[in-house]
This record gives sequence, structure tokens and C-alpha cells, in this order.
Amino acid sequence: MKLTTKIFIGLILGAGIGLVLHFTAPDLFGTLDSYVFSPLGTIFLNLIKMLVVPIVFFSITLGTASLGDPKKLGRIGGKTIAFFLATTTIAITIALALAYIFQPGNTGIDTAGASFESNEAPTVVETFTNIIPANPILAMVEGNMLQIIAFSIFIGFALAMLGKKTAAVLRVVEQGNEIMMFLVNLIMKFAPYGAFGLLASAIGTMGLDGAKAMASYMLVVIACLIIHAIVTYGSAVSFLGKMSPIAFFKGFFPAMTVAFSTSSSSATLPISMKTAQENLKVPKPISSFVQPLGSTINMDGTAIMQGVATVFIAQVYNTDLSFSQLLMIVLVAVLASVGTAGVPGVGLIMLAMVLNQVSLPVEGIALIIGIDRLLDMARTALNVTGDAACAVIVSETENNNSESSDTPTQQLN
Ligand code: DAS
Repeated sequence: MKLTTKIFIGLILGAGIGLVLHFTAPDLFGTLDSYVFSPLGTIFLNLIKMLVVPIVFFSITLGTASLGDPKKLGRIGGKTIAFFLATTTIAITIALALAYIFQPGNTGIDTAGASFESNEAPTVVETFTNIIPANPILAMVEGNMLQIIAFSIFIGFALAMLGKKTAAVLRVVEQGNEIMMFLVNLIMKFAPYGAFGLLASAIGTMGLDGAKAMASYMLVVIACLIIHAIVTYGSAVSFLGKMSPIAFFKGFFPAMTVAFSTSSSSATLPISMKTAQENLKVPKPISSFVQPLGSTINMDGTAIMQGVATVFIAQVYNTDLSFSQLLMIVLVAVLASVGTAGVPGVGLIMLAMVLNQVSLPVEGIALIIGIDRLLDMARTALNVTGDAACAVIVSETENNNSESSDTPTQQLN
């Protein structure tokens, strides 16, 4: 049976049992929650939290190193990175805006019991100055994600510039990243049981309010994904790529369905590239530069989930996020998407990192973890679509420079 099906069963069973016990046998629920539901959920959450620091270090170091020597990136590389960072920032801004407008977490859920210390939110200036870690090892021990990301980018940049001199270290980082992806896959096998425990515990405690909160969260995320696809990508391919948005989405639809069913940008990459080259007429040299890079460093769908989830969890815990905390969410989610590899469930692990950074309880993931697999399918489809949109735009603008001496391939060398 497919993992997605198992997770669905865990989700439905957990929500169902939690709801029934909430209304018919609250005492029995209390006992089961203490000895079954919460322990299952805690184990799953700790497995996710266990990977956050190493996965950020290895994947962002590798993501940065794979950019190669900035001088060699040239015009195409510059356009690609600029497009990726711009669209991811727009994506998360849409997410934060809609989460504030629709308030999915304000459903009167009583979380008074759930106490957590919310660190004094730093000012905007402190947010930026604090990015550079005075002690990177301490940053890892404390889980200071922005500092870990910054340190990883420095290491990745050094690896890119030192090239062959540090090839052995780069190999170790690549293998470290492989180990992380293997462990993500392994942990996701526990997801059905974790989702069952977390859902039964959350719904059993919060009743219908919890179910309503999850439904509204899901609707807001899906609305953001659709808006970003139509408005951001639609207008970008139309104005910059000189392609009709309908032709773009129709042409790329086969790859979107593969991404939706696999929940993995990496697994979809060969289809994404083939579809972009054949249906969207993207030249092979540009497609084979932009799309593999995008499947690693460009994940707008994931950034949208993280933006909505963070505001949702803050609302559930009746916590107001300051402007500098919102800025932090944008920074961490954009930077986190730089390294996040395209495998199922990795966005959820990165969400734990974003919550860490704005000192919100990672336990808040309990409310959304069950439905995350469904949303993972939808956001992965958006992730690969953003890479294709970038490829269309880069190839169009490179054509406009066709009077320039070098061809895309020469430009890339
Ligand atoms: N499943 C990831 C991908 O492949 C996205 C995510 O987990 O958010 O893009």
C-alpha cells in the first residue's frame, strides 16, 4: 500500500477516534492520549526535529556549492537566481497576507494550557546583524537557524571557489546530504503512525474547533498556491516570457501531475525537463541549467506552506508576530528553500526550523501534520512549475540577446 494511502488512513482514523472520544468518553481519551496518542506524536515530532540542523547544514552547503563559481554563473545564472529569490519572496508574502486576512488559526481553540516561552522578538536591525554566527557550533547547539543557514552558505561558497582543492570535502557534504535524504524517507515511513497519534491527540483535545482549524488552514494554503501560480507565474511568463499563460500551464501540465503524485521535485525533474523542452520549447542548455538548480533552490510552494503554517500556529497559540518576526519568517523560508532537496515531507522538517526561528512551539505542527502529505502534493506541483516558468523566461530573454556573441551554452561555460 502506498505511503500516501497509509498516511490518509492514519489521518482519518486519528481524527475520527479523537472526535468520537472527545464527545463520548473524555476520560478514556485522557488515558489513551497519555499512553498512546501523545507518545506516538512526540516520537514523530522528535524524529523531524532531530534532522532539522543537519539537513539545513548539508543541503544548504551543497545547494550553495552547486551554484559554482559566481563569476562563471554569468548572465543566465544571475537571471535564474534573481527570478528564484524574487518569486519565493512574493510567494511567502502572499502566504503571510492571506493568513492574516483569513485568520485560519482563530477558531477559539483553547491552548491556554500550552505554555511556551516566546523569546523577546529582536528588532529588524538585530535580525540582520544576528545572522552572522559568532560561534557556528553554538548556533547549531541552540538551533539558531538563520545563523546555521548563514554559516552553511559561507562554507558552500568556499567549496565553490576552492573547487578541486576541497573536492573531498564537497564529496563528504554530498554524502551527508544523501544520508539526510535517506533518513527523511525513513522517517516518512513512520508518518502514518505519527499522523494518527498527533491527529487523535489534537482533535481529541480540541474537538470540532481543531477540525475546523485544519480545514481552514488547508484552504488558505491551496488558495495561495493557486494565486501564486496564476498571478505570479502567469504574469511572468506572459510579460517576460512572451508566452500565453494558458499555453504555459497546458504545456507543462503533464509534469505538474507527476510532481503532484510523487510529492518529489527531484523525482519529477527528468519529466519536468522533457516537458519544458518539448512542450514549452525551452532550449536544452537552459532547461538543463535552470530546472535542476530550481529543483534544489527554488521551492515557492514550500515557502507558501511555511508562511501560512507559521501565522496559523501563532494564531492558534494566540501569539502576535512582530514585524521583525514576519521579516524573519520571510528570510528563513526563502533561505531555507535554497537548500531544501525535493523529496516528500522535507518542507515539514523545514517548517520546524522556521517555527524555531520565531520561537513558536514546534508542537503546533501537530495540527497540520496529518494533512501535510496532501498539501505536499499540491506544493510540489507548484515548486516544479516555478522552475519551468523561470526556464521559459530565461530562454526568451536570452533569445532577445541573440545578437550577443555567445550562445546560451557558451554563456554557461
Ligand atoms: N516535497 C517537496 C518537493 O519535492 C516539497 C515539500 O516538502 O514542501 O518539492
